[in-house]
Amino acid sequence: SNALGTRHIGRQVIYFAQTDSTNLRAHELGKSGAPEGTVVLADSQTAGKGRLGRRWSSPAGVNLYASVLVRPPVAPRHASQLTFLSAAAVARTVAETASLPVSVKWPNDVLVAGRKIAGLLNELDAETERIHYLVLGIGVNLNMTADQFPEDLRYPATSMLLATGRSVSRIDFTRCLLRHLDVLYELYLTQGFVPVLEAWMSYFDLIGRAVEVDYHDRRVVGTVAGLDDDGALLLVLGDGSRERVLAGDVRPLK
Ligand code: BT5
Repeated sequence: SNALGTRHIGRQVIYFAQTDSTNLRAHELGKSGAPEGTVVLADSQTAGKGRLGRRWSSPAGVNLYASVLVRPPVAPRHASQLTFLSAAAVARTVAETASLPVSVKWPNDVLVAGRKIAGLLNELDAETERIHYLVLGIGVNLNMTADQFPEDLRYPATSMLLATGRSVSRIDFTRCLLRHLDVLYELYLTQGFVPVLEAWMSYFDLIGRAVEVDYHDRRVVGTVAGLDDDGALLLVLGDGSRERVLAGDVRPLK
């Protein structure tokens, strides 16, 4: 173990005052053989990445921008399981830092009182049969103020400061997050996805709720029955049939 007291995550931590994207730095490290658990942190990002080519607003001095390099010994089709792992770690860290109503939004956001406080971007570099490495990109809004949010917000956003009225220590929050990631990653390696999914599920508040989901250019309405062991969303439709949703935008119906 190391100064953080972790077994895997944070064995090496690389800090940039400014970089384009911590995920891009982590890809370079992954390709050049950096050890599992290497963490890239930045004070600001000039080209923070969201999913599907979107941007992640990354002002200096206020937030957490991290990319964690892991090399899990699992098949590439299981890579999405690690998104649930980082979401659960962020949710635990937020809950431990302040008593706030934390929830997870399937598949990869963390919300406080229904507002997005964190975004996750996992990127895979795989050969056909095994994962060469995986980058877990994590952005958490800590001391960001309302005027620092971008105008193109996909849905309401918040920060620890806005949610609690108090600023949080970035270093304490980061340490806490790396420890939770480490605990969950150790659990994943030794016991598989089930306990990680259970940790995530404890923050998921849509079980039994009616939702609409947009995916593959169509809209499905159903009741959330649960998740399967790949993290796919299981819906029961109006006619009683079941539908497995691998990716999509889920909205609860009133
Ligand atoms: C995400 O994308 O939520 C993934 C964000 C991952 C960011 C981390 S930071 C460290 C690492 N390095 C990177 O380059 N990226 C990762 P998505 O679900 O596509 O959401 C992006 C959308 O959220 C944008 O189009 C905006 O509408 C909105 N948005 C942008 N910045 C935001 C912020 N700071 N807080 C809340 N919403 C934001």
